[in-house]
Amino acid sequence: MRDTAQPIYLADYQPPAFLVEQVDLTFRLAPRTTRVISRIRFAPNPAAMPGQPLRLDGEDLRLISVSIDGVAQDVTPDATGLTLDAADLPDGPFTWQAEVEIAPESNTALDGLYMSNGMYCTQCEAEGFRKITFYPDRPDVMAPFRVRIESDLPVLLSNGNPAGAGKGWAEWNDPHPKPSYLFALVAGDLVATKDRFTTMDGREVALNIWVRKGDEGKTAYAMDALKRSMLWDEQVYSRAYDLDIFNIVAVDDFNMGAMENKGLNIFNSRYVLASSATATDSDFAAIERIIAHEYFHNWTGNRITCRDWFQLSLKEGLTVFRDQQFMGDMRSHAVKRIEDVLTLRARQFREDAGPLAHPVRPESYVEINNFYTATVYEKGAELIRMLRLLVGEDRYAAALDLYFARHDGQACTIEDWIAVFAEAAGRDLSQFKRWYEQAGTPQVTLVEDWADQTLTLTLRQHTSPTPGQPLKEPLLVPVAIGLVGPDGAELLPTQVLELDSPEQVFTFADLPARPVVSALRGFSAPVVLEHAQSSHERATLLGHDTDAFARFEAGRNLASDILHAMVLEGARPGPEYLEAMRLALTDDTLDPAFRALVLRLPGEDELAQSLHAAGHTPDPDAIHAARKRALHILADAMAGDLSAVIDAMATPGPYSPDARDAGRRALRLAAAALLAHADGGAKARTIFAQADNMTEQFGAWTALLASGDGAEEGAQFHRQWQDDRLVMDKWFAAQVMFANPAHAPEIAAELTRHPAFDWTNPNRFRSVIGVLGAHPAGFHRKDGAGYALVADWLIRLDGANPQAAARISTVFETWARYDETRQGLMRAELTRVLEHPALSRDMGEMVGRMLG
Ligand code: 0A1
Ligand code: ZN
Repeated sequence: MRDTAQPIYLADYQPPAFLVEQVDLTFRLAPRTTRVISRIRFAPNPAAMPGQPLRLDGEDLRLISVSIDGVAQDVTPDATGLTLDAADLPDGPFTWQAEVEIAPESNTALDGLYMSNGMYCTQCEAEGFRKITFYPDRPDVMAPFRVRIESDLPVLLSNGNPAGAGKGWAEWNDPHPKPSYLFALVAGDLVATKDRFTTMDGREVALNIWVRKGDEGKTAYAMDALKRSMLWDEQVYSRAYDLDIFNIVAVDDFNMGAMENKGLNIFNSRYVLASSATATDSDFAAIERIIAHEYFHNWTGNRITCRDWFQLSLKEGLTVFRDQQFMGDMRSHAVKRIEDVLTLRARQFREDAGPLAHPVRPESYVEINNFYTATVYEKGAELIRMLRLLVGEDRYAAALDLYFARHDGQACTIEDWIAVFAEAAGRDLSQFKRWYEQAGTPQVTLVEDWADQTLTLTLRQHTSPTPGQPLKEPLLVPVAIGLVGPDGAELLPTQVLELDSPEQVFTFADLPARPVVSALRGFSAPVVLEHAQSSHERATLLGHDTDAFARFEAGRNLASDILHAMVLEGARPGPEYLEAMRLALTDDTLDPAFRALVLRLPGEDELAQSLHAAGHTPDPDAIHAARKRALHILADAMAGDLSAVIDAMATPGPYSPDARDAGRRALRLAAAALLAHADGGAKARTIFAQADNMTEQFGAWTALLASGDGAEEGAQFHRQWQDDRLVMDKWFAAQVMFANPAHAPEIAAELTRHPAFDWTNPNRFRSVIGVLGAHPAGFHRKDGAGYALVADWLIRLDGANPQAAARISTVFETWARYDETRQGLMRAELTRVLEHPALSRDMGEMVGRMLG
């Protein structure tokens, strides 16, 4: 591993020596001996320094033959490709032809061309195309592709528009120049759900969702989400689809969620297949979001792509932001914003606070696949949200119009992106750009002073050092603030304060009475806000703030203050908190989905993170115990109200995944989960028995599991669903997620011995090993059994699928938070992984960074 583990630096970027004018590929598919014949028209790049060699990437390829302009060549590849000296190449454009052989059947890394249940499929982002043929496999080389597939399988797909088919072959033509990472090919015995969409400029588009036989009854929701996404991108961004056909394929073995290949999106089947009986409301929402995300990439990613992989957030941050806007429009902006902030804190703040912290635009990497992170995706989306807040909605729209007009067909940089905003808004954004370059979550402190009817707010910002960045510059932080009267009435509507220095003072004069400050409304910046408020003030905001996020946040802060005190001092929740929660639970003027979120206590990992940030060493056992105690106390105090809400939130009539019914079920199940700590699970058992949909069946079962019950329901669940692989992922995951911490490692180990535990399937692996890593008290059990089990499995998976293994290794990223004993145990396991003789570059980089 070590010889290829050289870091790549942004600062070393050089334009490609040659551009590609046209690519023609022929695939003769066979499991162990697929032949790939490539004809590539190269031309010297006028923007590059003349005389440079042509570098073609290529890995694990058996080279059969090469010719240039029809003349056979004798070339010798190295381990990662081949280099052709400029002196040996024609002066002008020329045609390279090569034939190689690959073995998709033995490709367990699921990168390049591989097989899943007898179906051929590809994954080329970021650097999988080089495992298919020799090519300048970098995103700034864009070319039109023509593809011919030869195979006896009935369905043969590639990018672009169909260009002919016959018995045993099909041809495709993609006229839009694209980088190789967007290439895709699928061949299999598949069935399609078909539909049509007419674009705003009158193009008739055929829509197909391809699945394995037997799954065709589970595609309706994905198709509906696709059509709504297409319409939304026209209405909101004026972006229309640009081919005659749009294909989606569901595949069971897939490393990530989905992939935006031009005209041929490939999805992890869990983000396509859904029926009311097999998928939960959260699954439906995830499908809607990911279908939209991949579709939106057609413009933000495909038509305008990235110059190099350091610019990844250019497409990912923007596309996440767009899918967040879409979901808000489809469902509820308030609820979506709260959920997005919860995810950001759980994943990105966690990453930013540990050894894997990196900027939204990293400056170096060893393996780019390790940088498909919450920072690049979710923090990247937050930066765009801040830009929009700072320049306003109209100028945001103008900046995006300019971006599409100026850069269509190009491979771009973050500088190009900032420039369209600076121009559209007529504003210098050089300080804002630091957000892309500086890692770490800023801490913003807000101190209030009240005198002579004047409120003085002192805002300070500080960002702690992160790996490789000891010193931090002040950022431009938009802090949205409102003032609420002591009676709960809005005194001052939202204003955006621009904090651009280490410390700034803002005053509000002539106020009738001391207001309650509602700060960071809408979560206007991805920062940790330190703002000392009394529980009375927090209760006022929870009950009255006009900003839904701020209301939620006030309740969250109340809960975490109390949980901290319970962990550290053995305190008890006071009557004020219990009453505030009861009011939120029973307030029928509030959206049930919002009430469900308020009812959910901060999770154990979030508490460990916030305790650590406050200078304590988190004790996973104490956190687990305190949280459990809080659940019991809340359940006892509100049992009657919980029971009434459960009954009131029933959704009579046929199941619908829409936001309204889903919100009612979310509240019903959150209440049932809480009540199970007080009523012995009676109510949850009734919901389980009566459920006619997976949301309630699974929600009721996990409510029972969380209260230490549910064995019988688990057996019943297994009997009913043992033949459904996606539901079985839930069956595996739930038993680990809600395991008693004292037994969690043994329960996970036992599940790995279950005949249905296929560890080579990434979804299944994650549902046991990934979920154990996300069970704080179980994973961090004092004897280290959780660490050892996960490390054993990471080593094993790394041998087959380095990308998936490296992603899951992040369960160790928080090791430095914990006590010395646990730190020692985790370091020992990470060292054991690192010393494994055949470790991949992916895993070597991750573990190396974690150990520092
Ligand atoms: N671009 C895809 C995510 C993706 C990234 C890498 C992959 O393989 C390493 C696969 C998919 C998206 O944002 O949806
Ligand atoms: Zn994406």
